[in-house]
Amino acid sequence: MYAQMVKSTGEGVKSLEEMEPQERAFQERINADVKIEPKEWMPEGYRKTLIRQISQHAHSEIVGQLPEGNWITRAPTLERKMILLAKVQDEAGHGLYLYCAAETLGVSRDEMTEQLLSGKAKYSSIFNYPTLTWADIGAIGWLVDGAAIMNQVPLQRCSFGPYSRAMIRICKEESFHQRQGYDIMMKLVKGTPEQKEMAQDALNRWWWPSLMMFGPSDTDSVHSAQSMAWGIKQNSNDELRQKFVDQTVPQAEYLGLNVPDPDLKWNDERKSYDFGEVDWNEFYEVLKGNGPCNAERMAARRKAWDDGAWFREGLMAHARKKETRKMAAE
Ligand code: FAQ
Repeated sequence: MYAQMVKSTGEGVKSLEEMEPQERAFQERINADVKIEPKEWMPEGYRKTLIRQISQHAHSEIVGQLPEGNWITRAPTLERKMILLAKVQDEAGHGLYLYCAAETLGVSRDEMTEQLLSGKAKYSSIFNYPTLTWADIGAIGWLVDGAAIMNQVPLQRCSFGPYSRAMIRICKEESFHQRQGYDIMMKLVKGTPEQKEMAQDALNRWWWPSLMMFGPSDTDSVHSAQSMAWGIKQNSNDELRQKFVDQTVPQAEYLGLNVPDPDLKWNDERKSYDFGEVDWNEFYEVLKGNGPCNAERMAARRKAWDDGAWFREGLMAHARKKETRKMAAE
């Protein structure tokens, strides 16, 4: 069914001996942990993989503002409203650094936006779920930002310089986001029985989609083997998912909440949790555009792009005028 996805891991990854001299020299620099910078030679596949991943990451940060933006006007206190505003603003900043990092690879912001709006480029599946209660804002910070950090800390060591440097700042901000989410959850579980129930309900709805954020299982991941050989990814999708479960289950226990997985069990031999199978059918349906909020998210992005046309035109006219004045003065 998902023929495009079900390529075996490792297929197509060349060994050093199979590479042409230029490509071998490139791979040897990566193996020696030397960062690759935009103007240096790189294989076309490396460039394309980075544009795909960085632009999808940028789109996720931008689309990711929508579910939380939904609660800015309804935050329970002025302090919570200010914190949420700052967080959502941070996500916009992350999107912008990431678009800039991708632009160094020779793709324009307009092209990337066009790819998002035409459905060619993806954004994270997680942002196609609705935020029904205030507890969802806590669950997003705790679980979604928690999963994002687990995935993004290793990306600080990515072989491509601009992406790796962007990730350093992003990760610092993400840890503030994760803590503010956990803080909301703490407040709710210590509140009334209804508030604790709201927190449990949010965990029930966000747990599995958070595990899906790490991508398909290693056997079905199309890009992992090559991306790991190129030093773009440092860990496989399943490795990071397992680390996230191991980190998060004790946090749920501390909150007094139940993780909605009957198969979740501590494995003393592995010193790690065994957990149930992700519903991959749901994951691929969301990727195909059939999640609960895909249509709404894309409509919001399209409207923002169309509504901003006059502003982009104004900026261009201003830049042209400045350039003409500068030339006349020379
Ligand atoms: N959703 O072969 P793989 C955030 C696609 S955090 C949608 O394993 P890869 C912070 C994948 O693109 C969220 N699509 O792919 C925040 C590929 O399709 P393609 C963003 C997914 O690239 C918090 C196909 O499936 N973080 O925004 C997903 O090696 C709160 C096959 O998969 C990043 O983007 C998914 N979950 O590994 C903001 C991190 N998973 O491109 C606001 C950087 C897989 O061939 C509020 N990205 N796909 O058409 C990565 O680390 C990687 O790209 C993975 C996927 C791990 C996501």
